Amino acid sequence: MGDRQHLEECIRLASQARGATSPNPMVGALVVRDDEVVGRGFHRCPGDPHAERVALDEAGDRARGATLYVNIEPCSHQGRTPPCVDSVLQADIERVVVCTLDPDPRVSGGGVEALRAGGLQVDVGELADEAARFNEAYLSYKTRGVPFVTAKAAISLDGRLATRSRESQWITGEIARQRTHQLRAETDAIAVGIGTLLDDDPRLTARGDNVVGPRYRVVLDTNLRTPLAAKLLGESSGRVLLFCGPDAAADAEAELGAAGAEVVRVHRGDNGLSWDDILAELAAREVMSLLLEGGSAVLTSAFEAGIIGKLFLVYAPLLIGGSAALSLWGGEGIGELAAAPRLRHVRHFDLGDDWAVEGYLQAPEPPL
Ligand code: AOF
Ligand code: ZN
Repeated sequence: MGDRQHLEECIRLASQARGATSPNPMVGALVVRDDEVVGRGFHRCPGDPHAERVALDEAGDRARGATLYVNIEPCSHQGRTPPCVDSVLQADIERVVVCTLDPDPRVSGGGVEALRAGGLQVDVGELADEAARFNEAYLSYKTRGVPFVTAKAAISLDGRLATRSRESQWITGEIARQRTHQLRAETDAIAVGIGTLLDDDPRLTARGDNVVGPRYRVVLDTNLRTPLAAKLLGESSGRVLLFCGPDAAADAEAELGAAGAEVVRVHRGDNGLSWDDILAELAAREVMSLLLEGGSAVLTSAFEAGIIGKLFLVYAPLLIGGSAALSLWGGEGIGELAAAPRLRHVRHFDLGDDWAVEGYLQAPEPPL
């Protein structure tokens, strides 16, 4: 097997911890000697050993003269765990192959440099784009200081989120809804607008076996209209964060605070609340990924502000029609076709009777 296949295997290993590693990246490692895999590992969660450490421990003496594959550069700093480069040097590894550097400012090429200084051959860049998309949330957070935003919606074939009477439960089928819970389980925070909260009364939890929900459940609620009886306040899994505008009523803030929500006041933006303020507040809480689940006003504002990194749309074979029905992207929309954002790295697949389309409005750049 070649380098590429081994790196693909690292990503497969790492993905076993999807949803559990934040604020760390997902990392997998393989120790290969004479074309035989003698050690494998992945990083399970913050505080647990890094992937390289696990793989090297499994390899033991057989690591001598072997090649280490890992999807991100080994770290060179003392964090919650010791630097991986020390373990790699001690194990007498001969060659290291990584997809990308680690954008963490404490590492940022320092791992590769230390290994080369120790006489090892280090190759960087194979499978770099795939590895960057795999850790898109971590990369966005470390390089741009903001969470990676995924907009998710269930829509009719003609792009409507709800009927003119704001009915949306359910547009898509059971299989698509299960996939939504999986997406929720993989994200650090999930957000909806107050319109969706009032229409649908969602709990914003991830349901399913062995599923850990998002750390934050967020409502964009300019005037603090969230009812005290809202289902999301009655759920204990995931803190509730309500973003409101500068003029929201103080008594509503106190009542919602007493009901267990955290209220954060932010500035107004061009269309709704300031995304800059919201993303900065979430970043300060180590939120690397944000899943936007609508509704139309929030998604429209997010499209207009250009903050969406990725779209995950599920289309149902259903037509709603009507200019008063809520659409995925309302408002003025785009005038010139040349200015219409085109998705990149598009994938589509069946979800029961529905279809998912996934693609990037901003694809993460691999740090090389
Ligand atoms: C690696 N291998 O498996 C991971 C790395 O505080 P710690 O010990 O959890 O370290 C977290 C940082 O280590 C994280 O920000 C990133 O730079 C790196 N993650 N590095 O060599 C791994 N998870
Ligand atoms: Zn490490």
